[in-house]
Amino acid sequence: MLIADDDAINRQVLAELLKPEYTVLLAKNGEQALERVARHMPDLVLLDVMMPDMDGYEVLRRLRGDPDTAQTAVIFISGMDRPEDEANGLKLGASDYIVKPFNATVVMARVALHLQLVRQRRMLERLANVDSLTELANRRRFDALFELEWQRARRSGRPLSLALLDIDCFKQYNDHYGHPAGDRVLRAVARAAGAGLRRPADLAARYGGEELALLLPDTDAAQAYQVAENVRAAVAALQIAHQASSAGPLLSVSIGGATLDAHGAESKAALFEAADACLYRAKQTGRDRVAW
Ligand code: GH3
Ligand code: MG
Ligand code: MG
Ligand code: MG
Repeated sequence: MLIADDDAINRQVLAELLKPEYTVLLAKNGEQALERVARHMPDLVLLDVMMPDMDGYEVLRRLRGDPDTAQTAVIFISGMDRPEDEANGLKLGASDYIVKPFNATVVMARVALHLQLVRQRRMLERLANVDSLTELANRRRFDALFELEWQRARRSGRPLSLALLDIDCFKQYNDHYGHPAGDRVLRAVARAAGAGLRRPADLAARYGGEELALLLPDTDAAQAYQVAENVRAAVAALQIAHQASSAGPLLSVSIGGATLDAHGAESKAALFEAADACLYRAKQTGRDRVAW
C-alpha cells in the first residue's frame, strides 16, 4: 500500500504500524503519490488531505480520472475532523475517512477491511469476465471489448480484425475420447490461441462451447490472417490424436476472419457475420484452414 502525507512524522508512524503486515510505499506530496500509484499500482492508498501544492482531494480526483487507477481504494487520513469534511471526502469517492490523531488498532482494522473488499471486487470481476474452463475472456468480456474496439476503430479509421475459431469434428472427439478429454483439448487450444497473440490489445475469448474469438485491434487483414494462421499451425503442432475425425488423424481447428477497413461502412454485426461466413467456408473446403 502507499502512504501519502507531507508530514514526515505521520508517514513514519503509519509506516511503522503497517510495515509488519504489509508492503509499504511512501510519498511526501501529491505529485509523488500519483507517480508511485501509477508505477506500483498499490491495492490501497492512505492519503493525507492537507498537503502543499497538490492536496489529497486533487490526488483522488486525478486517480479517478485515469482508467488505470479509477478503482484504486483510497482512505483519507486527515486532521480535518468536521463531519462535513468526512462526508465530502466520501462523496469524492474515497473508500473511507480516518480522522487524525488516529487510533492504531482502528487504522489496522479499517485497512484490513478495505483490502478484503479489494480482493472481493477482483474476484467478482474475474467471475464476471473470465471463462473458468479455459481461463480466456468469456463471452460477456468479448462483447464489451468488441463494442469498445468497434467504436474506437470507427473513430480512428484504423482497421479492426475479428477471427472466429471452431474445433474440427469436436463432437466426434467427445464421443470417442470422452467429455473430460474434450475439456482438456479445449484448454490446450485456448492456450495455443492466447499464445498466438502478439499485442497487449489483442484478445482471445471463449465465444461459445468450442468456439473462440480473436479480436485484433489496429490489425489489417494480412496481419490478422497471419495471426490466425499461426494459431491454426500451433494447434496442429500439438499433434493431438483424433482417430474418430473425418478431417484427419490429428485434431485441428478452422478459422474464419474479417477485417473492418478504414472508414468501412459495415455494422458490427456485419463484421461478425462476415467472419462467420468465412468460418463456414473453411469448414466446407476441408477444415484445418484459415479463410478470410
Ligand atoms: P465441425 O468440424 O463442423 O465444427 O464439427 P463439430 O463436431 O465440432 O461440430 P460443432 O462445432 O457443431 O460441435 C460442437 C461440439 O463441441 C459439440 C459439443 O459437445 C462440444 N462442446 C461444446 N462445448 C464443450 C465443452 O465445454 N467441453 C467439451 N468437452 N465439449 C464441448
Ligand atoms: Mg498534511
Ligand atoms: Mg461449433
Ligand atoms: Mg466444431
